[in-house]
Amino acid sequence: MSKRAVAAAALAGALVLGLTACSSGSGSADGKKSDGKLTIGFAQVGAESGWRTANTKSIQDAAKKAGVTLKFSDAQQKQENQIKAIRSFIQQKVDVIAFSPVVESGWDTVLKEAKNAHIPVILTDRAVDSKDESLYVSFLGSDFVEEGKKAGDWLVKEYAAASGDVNIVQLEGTTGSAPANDRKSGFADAIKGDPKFKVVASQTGDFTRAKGKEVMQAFLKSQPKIDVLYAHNDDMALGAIQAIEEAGKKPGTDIKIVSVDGVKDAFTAMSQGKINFDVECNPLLGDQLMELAKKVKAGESVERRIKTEEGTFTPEQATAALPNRQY
Ligand code: GYE
Repeated sequence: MSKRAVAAAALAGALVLGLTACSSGSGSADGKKSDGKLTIGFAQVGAESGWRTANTKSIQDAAKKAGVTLKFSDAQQKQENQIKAIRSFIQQKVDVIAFSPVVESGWDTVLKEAKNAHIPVILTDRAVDSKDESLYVSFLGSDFVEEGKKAGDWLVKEYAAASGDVNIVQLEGTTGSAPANDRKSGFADAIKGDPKFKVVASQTGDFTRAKGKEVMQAFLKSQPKIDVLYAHNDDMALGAIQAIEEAGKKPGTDIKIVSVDGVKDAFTAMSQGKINFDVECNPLLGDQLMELAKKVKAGESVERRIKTEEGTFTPEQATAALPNRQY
């Protein structure tokens, strides 16, 4: 080897070493010795629903079990707070950043900052619409289009023999969020073949009980005939049930209800005949996330898309599942 080649090889080696030092153990990039422990910065959406509470607990429990240091931030459903949290994780030189993006768009700048700092990003639960796929290593979560489709398919079957119009009101999730966009389009797709299905009103209830109730109250005032409520999550359905009862109507009978999530409170309502069908969305992503982050830190290749397995529940199935339901 010539002297120049040796020098070039040495320089390349130093660069590789430098890079690994940046992306391995916390604190190693600024010269501190790494303790070999994995540090994850997790930017959560908020605490808007029973689903979210279960999701947060699953992630915190799994981190403890896996010996992972978890830096956890709650964005109170605001994108700007999530962006701030991600920037602070970059500053703290965490090993891996994971987050559940409150809305789909507007992430490229901050994700580029993470990429430039050589910190890999894992999307959990919700997706981003970035064209640049190099901005995250993997997306772990449900197929929300499929969930919407399951809700719509149930409706089509339930009303197979009906001849008149079926008036539907829809409580949408957070505007611009992946689950709201996808659950809406999956549902619309499933019912579009039959013109008797009419979505007569559709508005966001921001995935919360309080907003679900408020918007349902408005629907009940403005709509002379409501046959079905489709709620993008259980909390909004539960809020809407209160509104329906306060209006002197019977939820599940006078107005059929189909919802998404499959949380315990919804199963209780189902056992009382107040929700007619629930599409499951599994919040227990913690263990999978820890495993994924460990692999990413170790430099192993990971699947870009990991889908959660989930089912659907009739009132009978929900009643049977209730005693053992974890969330
Ligand atoms: O369905 C809803 C929550 O992103 C899948 O967010 C999640 C949704 C979930 O607030 O209850």
